[in-house]
Amino acid sequence: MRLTHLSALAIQVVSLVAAAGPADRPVKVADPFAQLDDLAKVAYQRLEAEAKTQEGGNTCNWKNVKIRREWGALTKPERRKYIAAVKCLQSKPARYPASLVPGAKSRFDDFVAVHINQTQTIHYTGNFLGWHRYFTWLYEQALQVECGYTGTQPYWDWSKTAVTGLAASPIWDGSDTSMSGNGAFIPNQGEIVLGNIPGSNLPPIYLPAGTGGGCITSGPFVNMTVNMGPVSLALPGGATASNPDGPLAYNPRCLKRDLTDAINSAFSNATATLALLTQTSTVADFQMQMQGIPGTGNIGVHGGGHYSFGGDPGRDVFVSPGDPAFYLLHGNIDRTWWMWQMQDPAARVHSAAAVGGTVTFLNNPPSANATVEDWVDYEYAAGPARKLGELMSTVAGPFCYVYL
Ligand SMILES: *[C@@H]1O[C@H](CO)[C@@H](O)[C@H](O)[C@H]1NC(C)=O
Ligand SMILES: *[C@@H]1O[C@H](CO)[C@@H](O)[C@H](O)[C@H]1NC(C)=O
Ligand SMILES: *[C@@H]1O[C@H](CO)[C@@H](O)[C@H](O)[C@H]1NC(C)=O
Ligand SMILES: *[C@@H]1O[C@H](CO)[C@@H](O)[C@H](O)[C@H]1NC(C)=O
Ligand SMILES: [Cu+2]
Repeated sequence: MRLTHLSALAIQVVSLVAAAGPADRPVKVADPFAQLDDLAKVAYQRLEAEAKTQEGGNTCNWKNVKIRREWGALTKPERRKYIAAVKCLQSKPARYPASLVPGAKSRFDDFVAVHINQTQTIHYTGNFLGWHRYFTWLYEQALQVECGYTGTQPYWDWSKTAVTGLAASPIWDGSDTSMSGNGAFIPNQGEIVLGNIPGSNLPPIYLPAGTGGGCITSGPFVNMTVNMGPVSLALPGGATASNPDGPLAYNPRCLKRDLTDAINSAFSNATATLALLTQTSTVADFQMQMQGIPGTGNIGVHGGGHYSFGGDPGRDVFVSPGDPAFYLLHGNIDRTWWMWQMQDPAARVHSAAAVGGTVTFLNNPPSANATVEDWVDYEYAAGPARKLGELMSTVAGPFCYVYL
């Protein structure tokens, strides 16, 4: 067995517990937050060892590496700059020709459009992690290069809000330095029913509705317009909505949210995140558990993240990047993958086994295995197209960033 830093720590804690004896002394339980911090530190410290020559001959090192931080670790002026850059992207013209994608009205929408168009070949597939890593980075690049943003892509640590509640967090509190908060309260919304996994006869998953449901009421994105979709939007009460004019048609409407602490704490808590990081050995297992293993009723930390804020387009797997909070969620998806990879970089970054799974959604229809030689292509949204194998390390190829 490979003895990671973490399992060494766990063994230490277990022996402490064993030595403590019953009754008189308080039993010391391994704190999942401390263990997650430990994994993050190990990953961070591996920069020098993992950095390879980047494009253009530069080597990613401690001097030039970009640090992505949790939203709550940014100063208020830093948060305002990020928000301003997102609004800038929403004010720039789309690159998709209107003849191809009539609903894309801005550069922000270009990213929504390519995600809609490729949804069935980038989720529950072997390219899920790499596709979304590069997607998030290309969005960060657009904020920087096209909108003068000098910071990095922030992330949402869902294990924190699983404890504090969403509305208390600086991401979701609805203040002018948040990503906007809840939607207007709609009473008696009824449950969310997830049951439309193509080709499966699995029992549906029932999720509670939250404390909002309507259009967001405060914060920087209060007047934002969602332009495309819905495509497969789970509605409270069990129905699923889609725009009859097609997934890429123009269909302007408000951004809705439905903050649901019960989903965050049930699926995206620290214990679940730690289990995902330490109890999966292949990338196929890791990405499956992260997205929720069909039939288990568990939607994983990824599903738990998306359905925690819900609403429209938050409950639509196709259109979800239409809510700007998507990129904070996927920052943490990428960070979680990075923490998993850094426990065994030789296998999980620098080998053909860094990619696993097939090229269709839950292998339906049956398809070939994904490989590091497969291409990812973002059409008009951004580029260049790249091989998946170029996207395995955050400190090589096009990338030079770590998380703190
Ligand atoms: C959608 O993706 C397909 C390939 O999967 C591509 O042929 C097509 O051009 C894309 N559509 C748009 C509007 O870019
Ligand atoms: C939202 O739109 C309303 C009506 O146009 C306007 O009064 C308000 O100032 C806008 N709010 C923001 C934050 O842009
Ligand atoms: C944390 O998540 C796991 C996995 O979804 C779940 O079984 C557990 O009940 C959750 N813990 C709490 C305190 O809700
Ligand atoms: C695809 O990968 C699986 C799991 O690693 C393996 O069992 C299977 O043989 C592979 N299929 C092909 C066609 O290579
Ligand atoms: Cu996605």
